[in-house]
Amino acid sequence: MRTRSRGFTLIELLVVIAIIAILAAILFPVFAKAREKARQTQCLSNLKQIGLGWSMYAGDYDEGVMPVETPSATTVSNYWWTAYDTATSAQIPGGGILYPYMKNEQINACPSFRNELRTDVGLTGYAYNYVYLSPLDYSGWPAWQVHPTSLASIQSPSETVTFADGARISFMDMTTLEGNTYLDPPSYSYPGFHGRHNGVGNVAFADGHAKAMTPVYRSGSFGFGYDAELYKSNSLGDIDSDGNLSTDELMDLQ
Ligand SMILES: [Ca+2]
Repeated sequence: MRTRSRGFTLIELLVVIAIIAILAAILFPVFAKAREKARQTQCLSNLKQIGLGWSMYAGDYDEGVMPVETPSATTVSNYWWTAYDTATSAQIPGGGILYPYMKNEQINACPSFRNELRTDVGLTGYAYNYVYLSPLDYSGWPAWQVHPTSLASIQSPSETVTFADGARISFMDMTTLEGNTYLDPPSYSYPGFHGRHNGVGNVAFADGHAKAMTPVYRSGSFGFGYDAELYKSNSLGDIDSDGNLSTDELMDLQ
């Protein structure tokens, strides 16, 4: 007697395909989260190295803290991650203030934020606590100066932010984020701390440690009529620990 060949029926195949589809739907977000977790770890490593370069800079300059920009008599300005010539609109490779301490421009960029919108200024994604560490002085406008502080004036280095994941809403396109290397404190009402890693952002402190923190989000209207929901939906918030956004306890020198 011939027996029927044992194949799969259409129903069986459909059931198997459905199970695979369900498993994929469950697992793909998990994989995406795991990949983002890996990028977050890479970002934390970047920030730690940038913070170390920042400390070494102060060691080389009699404990003077890195300026947000070097005063220059030429058209070239040096920033922590690059140098930029306004005459030619070109970056100068290796011209970053911290480059001598890092010898690597890859770590200037957050792997979760390539800042493709502003490649002319170089890939970054990290913002500097310039308000307290290197205040700008516009009193002689249009001439202006930077007044970097000293390490000695930072009273609680473990509670003073140096760099953090930073971004801003594009001036040209309100639906897009672009790089922002200036990290404003909560009292400035311009939230630029970016929770780009599964809802958290990385933060480096003056004592050399770095950790992930959750941005503190605004509510209602603030600043110059900014929409809190727009900032929150873009994961843009402040670095704050006491819930009072008029005080800058994690960014000031106290
Ligand atoms: Ca506060």
